[in-house]
Amino acid sequence: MYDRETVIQWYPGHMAAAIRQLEQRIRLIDVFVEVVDGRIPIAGANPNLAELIGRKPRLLVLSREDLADPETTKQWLDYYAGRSAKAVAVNARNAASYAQASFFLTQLTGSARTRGTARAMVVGIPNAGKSQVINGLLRRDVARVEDKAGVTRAPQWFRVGPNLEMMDTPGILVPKIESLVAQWMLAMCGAIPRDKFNPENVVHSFVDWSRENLKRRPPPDLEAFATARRMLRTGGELELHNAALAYVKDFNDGKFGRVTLESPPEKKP
Ligand SMILES: Nc1nc2c(ncn2[C@@H]2O[C@H](COP(=O)(O)OP(=O)(O)OP(=O)(O)O)[C@@H](O)[C@H]2O)c(=O)[nH]1
Ligand SMILES: [Mg+2]
Repeated sequence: MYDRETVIQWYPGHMAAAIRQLEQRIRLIDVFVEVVDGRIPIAGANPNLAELIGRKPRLLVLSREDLADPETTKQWLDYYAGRSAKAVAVNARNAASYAQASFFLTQLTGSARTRGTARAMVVGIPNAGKSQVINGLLRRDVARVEDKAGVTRAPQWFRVGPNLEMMDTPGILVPKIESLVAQWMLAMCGAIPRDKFNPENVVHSFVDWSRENLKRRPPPDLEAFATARRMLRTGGELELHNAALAYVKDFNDGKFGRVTLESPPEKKP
């Protein structure tokens, strides 16, 4: 049996330092670009960042459109539109994906641009795609992007044009992730480094979830996955730890199809 109650937390010192640094710079910022993995728009958002943004103009960028379920992404965009929030879905790796995001950003920075240089701060949890989004909006690979959480460690400014500057920031989680569901979802989507959680537990939780939610195209369970991959130890037993890490990677490479883990709250009738 596996122990699903093991708590997943990751709040290294650089995150606590980063949130303080962002607070100190808040006066400089005209617009926030909040990047959230479009497969987990709830678990993947950080309420402490929402508090930091306060009432300043915000563009919500749902990343990983290419990995998310298209129908649910549409529902999420309708949900935000109904609350008059500016939100777009992007495949952050695809240059063609940024037209609407650029348009909204130009709108939101309009009055600040006329006064001089507008400043946008890009925020989100680790591995959400913040640096990738900066490169996409700049149309140049300037910010360091890597397929692991915790790559950007300090705030950094980039000039986007004659009158716009954007700040890349380190991914910031909440000090304590309250819900166990949010914990496995964050780990499954790559927001937590692989040595900070038990991948077998996370995959088991995902498979349990998929039994309810992906009935038409169920992903394999961990044992079937390991068997198909012939991931065996010397004694012939399944090597489930490495299989689970490979499973998480396959999920993030879209091998189980386009999957969104969270849907918008139901509309009241
Ligand atoms: N398929 C896909 N991959 C994406 C997308 N957005 C980001 N990625 C990938 O996700 C990984 C993380 O992207 P980064 O831009 O480094 O993430 P970050 O938010 O800056 O992460 P930290 O600096 O660690 O906080 C990279 O491998 C990106 O190429 C997307 O929309 N689709
Ligand atoms: Mg980064």
